[in-house]
Amino acid sequence: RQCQFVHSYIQARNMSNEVDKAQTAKPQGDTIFGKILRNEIPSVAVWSDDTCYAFRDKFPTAPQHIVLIPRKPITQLSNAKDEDEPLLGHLLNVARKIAKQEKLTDGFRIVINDGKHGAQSVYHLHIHIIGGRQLDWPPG
Ligand code: TR5
Repeated sequence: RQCQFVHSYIQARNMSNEVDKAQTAKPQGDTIFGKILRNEIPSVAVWSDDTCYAFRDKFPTAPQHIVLIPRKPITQLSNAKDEDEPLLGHLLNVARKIAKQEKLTDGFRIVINDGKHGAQSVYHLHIHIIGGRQLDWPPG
């Protein structure tokens, strides 16, 4: 498992690629996460309810790396509306519950990348829940 993690971690790091993708990703159209929501692409579910879904990140940057998305296809946090406030609150509350469910008792990090400078690569709003190791600060 450790070996698998190291492999994924190196893979993820080598993908400065994520930032490259973020530079070229377009905030429009359907996304890979839309396909995951529709079960057109498999994912490993961690949480599911009427308004959101969480699954394991395919390229984890830590032993635990979960992606939490609303079923509503909001492209990015900066495009959310005031009327989305209950949804945004729900997502954060679910992130807390997922951290508990996944036994991230020593702490964890919540990340929302927004737009080009935020290195967002998938334009379907998502919250990263990252934990299981000591994380560095500040981020790159
Ligand atoms: O960079 P941002 O914040 O947009 O995060 C996008 C995240 O989606 C990254 O952490 C990727 O590793 C993750 N990702 C990308 C794909 C993918 C995924 N997680 C689960 N399953 C995935 N599939 C099937 N395909 C991807 N391209």
